[in-house]
Amino acid sequence: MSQRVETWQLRAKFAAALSRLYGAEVPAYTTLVEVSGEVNRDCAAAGPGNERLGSLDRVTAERHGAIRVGSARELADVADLFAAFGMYPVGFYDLRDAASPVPVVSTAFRPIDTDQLARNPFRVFTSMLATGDARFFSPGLRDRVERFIGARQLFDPALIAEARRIAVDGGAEPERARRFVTAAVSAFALSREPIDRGWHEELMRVSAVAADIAGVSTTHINHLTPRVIDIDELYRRMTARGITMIDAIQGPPAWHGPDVLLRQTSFRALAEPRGFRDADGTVLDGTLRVRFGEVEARGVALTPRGRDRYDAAMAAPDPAAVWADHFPATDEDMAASGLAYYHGGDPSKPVVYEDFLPASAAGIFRSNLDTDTQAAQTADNAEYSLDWMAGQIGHHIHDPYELYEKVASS
Ligand code: OOG
Ligand code: NI
Repeated sequence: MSQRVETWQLRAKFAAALSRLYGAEVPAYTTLVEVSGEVNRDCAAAGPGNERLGSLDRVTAERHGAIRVGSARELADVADLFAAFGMYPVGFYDLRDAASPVPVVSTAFRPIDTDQLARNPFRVFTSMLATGDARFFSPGLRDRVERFIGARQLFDPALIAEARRIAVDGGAEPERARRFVTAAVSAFALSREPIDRGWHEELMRVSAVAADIAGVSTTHINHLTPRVIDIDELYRRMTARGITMIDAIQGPPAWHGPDVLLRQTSFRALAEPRGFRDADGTVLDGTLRVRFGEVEARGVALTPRGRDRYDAAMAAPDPAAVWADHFPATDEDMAASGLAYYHGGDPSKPVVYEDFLPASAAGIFRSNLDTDTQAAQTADNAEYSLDWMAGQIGHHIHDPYELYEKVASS
């Protein structure tokens, strides 16, 4: 009798297989994972308090991925595929109106129940190209991008059909699970197909992200992010190894009180060899540099009230200098003033932030690009919103605050 592979086990296998794939494609990722593991071991050994936001094992195994697709139809396939792994859309991120605009709208697919998160918290930040936004795409270009996207197939319909069945079944027999995970992972492998140079360059003039999404006929993992207990220490160790990190850690500053939300930093991966096809059909070797290494540290989830404080502190010219004016320095006071979520209201049991930050996301997107054009300053006539996205993909998009309330009270 063979054992059934449960949804969370499928998710763990999927995350592990994507990690092997990405490690083979982007060797710097393997270095990052090694250094992250060392930092985590050292932090955990320095004191049990350092595991209050997650055990050494959970934190070290944890990853988030990022992928980018070109249309609502492609996003609907992603939603169906990820549902088989127990990953559901949470939150709506509009990166078009970030300080450094990116022509995408996004959601994050992740497990939503406490026990599912504890078993394997794999999450994937998923962005969709906003072709309907006239600030980035003229009507003519929009039309051509939509036709290009409409003609490609990122996911085999048989894979999506199997995902739907596995989601209903809530797992699969081992052989079926193995085939499914292998097929799902291969949909995210970097394609070596030559790229149409003219088309890619035209999209590069709109945005490097537009070219990454619509300049090629497949999708790929943009990055896979390990989690560390102490991101300042990770930053120092990577820098000491000669790896140039972006100038700053995104998100809240380092301080002596409770870590909140999410802190992230990244470095650019090496240029990857790709073939480029010219109009006359000749294919020449070139390189593309769109993928990167990112690492993150997670803190306690903030309530809407805490989030308002966060936004106010981050609006200051030097958030670190005013942090203590906005946040108390202990979990007891954070809990008592209703600023953050704690399991059963117990200040020794913080509820970990499982989501993303749009400002950091836009910063991460942009800090890793050679160039990116600014959006023209005309009004946006595109109707993108959480409800619009939910309708397009046929899945409810969860409100993160509702999930944190539920987790805190369970
Ligand atoms: C996604 C950028 C956002 C994060 O961790 O905030 C992100 C992307 O580059 O596709 O992954
Ligand atoms: Ni990321």
